[in-house]
Amino acid sequence: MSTQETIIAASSAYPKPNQTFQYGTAGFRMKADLLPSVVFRVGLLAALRSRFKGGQYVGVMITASHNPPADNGVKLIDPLGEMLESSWEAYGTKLANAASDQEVADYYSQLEQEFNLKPDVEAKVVVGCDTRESSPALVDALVAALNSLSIKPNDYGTVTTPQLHYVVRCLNTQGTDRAYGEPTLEGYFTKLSAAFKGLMKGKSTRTPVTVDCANGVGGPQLGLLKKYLGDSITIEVTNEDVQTYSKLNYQCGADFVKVGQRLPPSITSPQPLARYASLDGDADRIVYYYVDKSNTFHLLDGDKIATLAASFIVDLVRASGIADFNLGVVQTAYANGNSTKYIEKLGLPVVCTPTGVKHLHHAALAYDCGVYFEANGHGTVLFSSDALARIQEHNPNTPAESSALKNLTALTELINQTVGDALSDLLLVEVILAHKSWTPDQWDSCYTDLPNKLEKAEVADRNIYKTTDAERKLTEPKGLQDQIDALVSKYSNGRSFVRPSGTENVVRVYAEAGTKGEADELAQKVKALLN
Ligand code: 16G
Ligand code: ZN
Repeated sequence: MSTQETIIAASSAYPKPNQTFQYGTAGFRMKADLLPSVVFRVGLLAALRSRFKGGQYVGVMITASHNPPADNGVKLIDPLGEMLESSWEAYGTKLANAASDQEVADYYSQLEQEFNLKPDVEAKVVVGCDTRESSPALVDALVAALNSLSIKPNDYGTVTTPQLHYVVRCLNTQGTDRAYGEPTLEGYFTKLSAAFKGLMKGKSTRTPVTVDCANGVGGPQLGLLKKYLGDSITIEVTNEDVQTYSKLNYQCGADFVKVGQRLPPSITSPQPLARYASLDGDADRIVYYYVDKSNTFHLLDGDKIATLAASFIVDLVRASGIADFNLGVVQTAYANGNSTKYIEKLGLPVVCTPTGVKHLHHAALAYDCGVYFEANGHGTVLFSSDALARIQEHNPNTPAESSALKNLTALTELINQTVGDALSDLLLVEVILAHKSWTPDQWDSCYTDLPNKLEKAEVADRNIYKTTDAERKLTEPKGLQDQIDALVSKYSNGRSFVRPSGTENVVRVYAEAGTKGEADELAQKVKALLN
């Protein structure tokens, strides 16, 4: 049979439902029962992408992150562990919407020709999935697509999204001077734990940190990581039930805590000033929190993690004696206004990009060290290859410089530089707090968050909302931004923006103001403009 015929035969087992699909901010994401045809076709796309990249490995991750248990999703990982290059998203969308098996095969061949892909360049695809009930069947759909092209994918089983990003980068850099690590989970755990132990050497024993794993894949993976970490840290794992599918992200996890600004109900009697953290369903997001002595909840979100990491790294670079090192922070419009002011006060450049990891990641590449975090806890720290080389070649002049340099080097190993990684970020925060001997309230006191409110509005068509200035201003519908500005001007420290969601058919409204009551009121008033 020709390739066309085998694709058509295999595709016929995965009929497309009557639905329009779009490769969005984080791939395709929706109710899992709508996804088999999409995942099959993403398998074909992955093969094309790998061949386009000269036969390098690409990754396919099956997950719907913080979404409810009945959802699932699929996204592609590029050879260096980054998200799929945006220009290819449109090919994915077109393939997913092809009306018939014949059209699928035709479009596959068309792309093959368009990119002049040679038959002798073999595709290499790795796959991983989260713990959802629907995940194994979706992996089967992906494997069926690849098998129809005579490709045997490398299946990493149930892994966190960042673990798969890590593995893809390792596979493509093996044996080069950019080698990133062993392309196995053991390699991942070994790399993180060795760096962590080095950084914690000589630090006094810390109180335990409690980690809510959203009843997702982060639970078992954190359980494994703990074995490698030994007694260098005490981690208490909660919400780690991956057997009861309905519990995933339910009343727990990073999104629950961030959106509701409250504890997961499973933490019934929180210890004042103890450290708590929550991961999301695929463990690429983390937020911290604590209760103070009067039992009031305090969130330490992505902005707080970014400022903590940036100030610590700047200090380490200075203490190492490395000069002319440019470190910048990347945020989105959701970053709390006071976090931005705090970064400016530290004398660091700060830029704002549209929402979505790929935008932040891209902007962070402009610095020797780019610290990027979304307020919701997605983020990491990137060191440029030039910066890594400078760190490696730097000759310290004093024992103090030498010790700082050693820590800086270990940090570059501890941080997952392919994508935000909740497990790596957890260890990063723990290291910094240990080095500063900080309790969570001391960390929190760097700056006080401006009261804020996030609302969502159901609208007939979110596509009529067009933004500019990193989503901070609307250009369409005409006149709406002026009305928002007029409202905002009535509040001290007021700020508000409206943007269409990239993952749901809604429009989001964010507002900040001097008091909680004013922030809520401003959000309500702006929302009322949308109807
Ligand atoms: C996706 C993005 C996340 C972003 C969110 C915004 C990735 C891996 N994930 O989950 O970064 O915060 O979308 O959703 O990029 P929204 O457009 O619905 O507000
Ligand atoms: Zn996630």
